[in-house]
Amino acid sequence: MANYIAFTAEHAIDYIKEIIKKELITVFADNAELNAYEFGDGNLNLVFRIADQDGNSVILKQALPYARCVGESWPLSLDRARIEAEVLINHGQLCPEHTVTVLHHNADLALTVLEDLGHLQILRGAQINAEQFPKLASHVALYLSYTSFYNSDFYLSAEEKKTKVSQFINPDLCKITEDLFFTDPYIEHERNNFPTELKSHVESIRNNQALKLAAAKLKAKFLSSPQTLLHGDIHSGSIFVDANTTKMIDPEFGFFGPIGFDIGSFMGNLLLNYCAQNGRITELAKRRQYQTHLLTCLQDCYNQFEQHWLRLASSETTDISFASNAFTKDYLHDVLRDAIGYCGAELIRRTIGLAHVADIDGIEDEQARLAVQQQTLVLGEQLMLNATSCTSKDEFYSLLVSLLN
Ligand code: SR1
Ligand code: MG
Repeated sequence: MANYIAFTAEHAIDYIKEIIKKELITVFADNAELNAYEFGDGNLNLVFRIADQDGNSVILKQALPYARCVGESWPLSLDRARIEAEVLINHGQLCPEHTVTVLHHNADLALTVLEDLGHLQILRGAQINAEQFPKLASHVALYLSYTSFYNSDFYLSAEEKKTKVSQFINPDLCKITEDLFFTDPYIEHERNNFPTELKSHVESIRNNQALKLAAAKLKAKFLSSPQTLLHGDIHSGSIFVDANTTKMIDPEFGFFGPIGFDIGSFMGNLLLNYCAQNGRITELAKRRQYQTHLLTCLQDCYNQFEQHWLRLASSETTDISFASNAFTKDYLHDVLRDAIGYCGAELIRRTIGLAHVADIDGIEDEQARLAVQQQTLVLGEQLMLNATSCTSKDEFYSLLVSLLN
């Protein structure tokens, strides 16, 4: 990374002009007049929008050598920009309809130029406003099933798979998840963030040996199960939507890990929004209607994810040892159990760990917010504790309904 400098908006314009000249992108005319501004993507990076006078635009995302939300005291490898671009390219080949397009990547400058999705909304903001997206479930199911199947041992040869696993070794960003998801919430740690009113609940979590065992097992699986190339950070802020479109962005946490992690994280974010609406929508009928939509979305997504997987496995499996319906069903049963566990862990870490969600933190009434936080903790605990004994997805849905009512 000898040539690395952190960009300003002026650098971004100059850089885009340079790559236009070299014909490395075709979005803008040769003589385009460009303007740029930086708007950040939250926790880690610099993000610029560069536009011309005709309304054409691109996004330039650059990794900083540290975590932006904490500062230079938390150094992070710039290689995450390469990982992100390469995950997008891999996933974009397998599921182009739901993956943001990479227009250009420069590993030395740790930057990627991406299609601008500014005409879409970020799912989190839309769901905070209780907007519904009837195609979201099927789009996420398609993205997660295709990207996970075609990067799994069912499809890749053992040699190809090992090459890809080494291509996506991502120690710095994996460590963030290992710590924030599976370790910090279960110990006293300065990174944790929760109101004093939750202290006794947090202490009960730290003293719950069965829950800590479940967290340890989920972490061990996250560390040592290179089943597929994960997105690695499928929360509602990583998904752009409108009524007909769903696009995944930001897979900088991508690596080969357990298939259940991505779908569990997605379901966890739907449930975080479900609980948050108890403190947001005051009219009961309206709230119930929206929460039913979220639960249907969760079930449709998991059902369709499983259907795609069963179909792909029966027609596309290349390893003869795995080519049986009995094995696929057994494998998917483990994926389901993992997904339930990771879903529960997401609920807990987003409530008492470092990185929260605006769905809950943005609830103005303090008592209402605390009640929601208590609910997400109980739900997270119960999902983690019951994950391994769920024998089917229908049992999981029944458990969810019993916990949410
Ligand atoms: C320091 S990064 C905090 C969180 O933001 C990312 O989007 C991941 O979810 C991570 O856990
Ligand atoms: Mg992100």
